Amino acid sequence: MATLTTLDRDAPLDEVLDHLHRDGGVIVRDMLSDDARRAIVDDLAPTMDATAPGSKSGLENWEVFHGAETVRFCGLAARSRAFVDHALLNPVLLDVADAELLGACTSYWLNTGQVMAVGPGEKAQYLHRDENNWPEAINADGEITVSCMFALSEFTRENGATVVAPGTQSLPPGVMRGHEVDEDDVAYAEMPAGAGMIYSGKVAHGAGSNATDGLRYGMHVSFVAGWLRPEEASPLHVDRARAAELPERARQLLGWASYHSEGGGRTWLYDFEDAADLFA
Ligand SMILES: O=C(O)CCC(=O)C(=O)O
Repeated sequence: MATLTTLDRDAPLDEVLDHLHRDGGVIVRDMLSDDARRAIVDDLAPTMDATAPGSKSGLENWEVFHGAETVRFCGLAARSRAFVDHALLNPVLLDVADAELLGACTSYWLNTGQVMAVGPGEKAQYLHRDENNWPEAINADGEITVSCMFALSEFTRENGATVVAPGTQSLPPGVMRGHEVDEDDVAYAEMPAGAGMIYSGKVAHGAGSNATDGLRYGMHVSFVAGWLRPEEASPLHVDRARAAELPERARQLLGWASYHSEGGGRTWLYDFEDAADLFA
């Protein structure tokens, strides 16, 4: 069976990047302290309790993809200040995102912050690549998106740890939905609560099946190049008043700032000015 490397939180960035480039994913322990993880879980508990598993889209593709027994919801920055301080602004993840994405853009923003809580009896999700959200923008030589799956509870092979196919990040660009991989060639992102699996937008991966009677409580955070449209419309969750309470960097990641291209073009403006000026 393939494996993913697990590093300590204070591992040098180069080491994290070496494993990420080699395998398409790398696990970093203690990305969230126990206090931070508990605060996020507490903040999200009312929404967890109120959210039924399964997709609400009515679209067959999405229902299959989301999984009938998986609880998903977004808007995490609106629901949890601890999410903002410890996951959105996680220094390890931001260092990796800087290294991976700033070749493709001058700034990046949140793609989505999403609870992915795989419930008992859930089947394995089909393997896919996150960059396939933006097929027109894929760059064979670099990343346009990078993700982290935070373990809010322990991830085991039995309870649905993310399945990753190391090496697929180096296959040619193209849409992968249901990529077939030999069992020997997949790795399971088994990790303790508080760890995070940082992974490439190009690597084939998917949620594992859950054969236990407990919940595999995952929280996905991904960033995308600032000139691309994110999966989640963050400013529709985090309104201007809420944004004003947050650190400047968090506001920028959540869409309360404009994009300045290398050529001088500016997009996502507010009346011709940078949206960040709203908070000056
Ligand atoms: O929950 C997981 O482990 C991965 C899920 C995933 O990749 C997705 O839903 O896009």
